[in-house]
Amino acid sequence: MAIERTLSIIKPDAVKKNVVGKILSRFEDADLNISAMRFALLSKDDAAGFYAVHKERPFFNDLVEFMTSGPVCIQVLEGEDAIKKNRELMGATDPKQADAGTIRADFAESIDANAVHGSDSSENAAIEIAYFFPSMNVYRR
Ligand code: IDP
Ligand code: MG
Repeated sequence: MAIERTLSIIKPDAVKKNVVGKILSRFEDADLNISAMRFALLSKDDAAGFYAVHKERPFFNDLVEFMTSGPVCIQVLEGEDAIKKNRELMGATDPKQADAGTIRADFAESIDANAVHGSDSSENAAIEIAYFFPSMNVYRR
């Protein structure tokens, strides 16, 4: 299996709950390395640009509103099969549907405030990593 990189965001609800460290531990315990990380308070344009693929969806404005409601913590995670592995650690988009023991089952309240973002494909991972991190800031093992 290939070493991959994926973009992860700990969303405003989870930052407010003070569970950044607990969520980062899930990644490390699953052998995903944190290769870059920073906090940011996204502007409406930042969030809308990041979620541009969803701009026709009915929940788009709520999503942008939520993602700009407080600071987020953004990471690049690196490891074997990192994109799929992170999606498994995250759990389903709706925390009520998420498997027990996943990040969303344990830390999220609702489909709007669902604790984490994770890239869904290698193409999107590359786009999303470049959106937030200049390549010189991504640590290479
Ligand atoms: P994902 O985060 O599991 O990849 P996506 O379908 O890519 O889910 O949707 C992006 C984000 O938009 C979700 O994490 C969630 O916060 C929000 N979202 C998705 N579907 C809905 C919905 O039906 N109602 C409200 N918010 C939604
Ligand atoms: Mg998605």
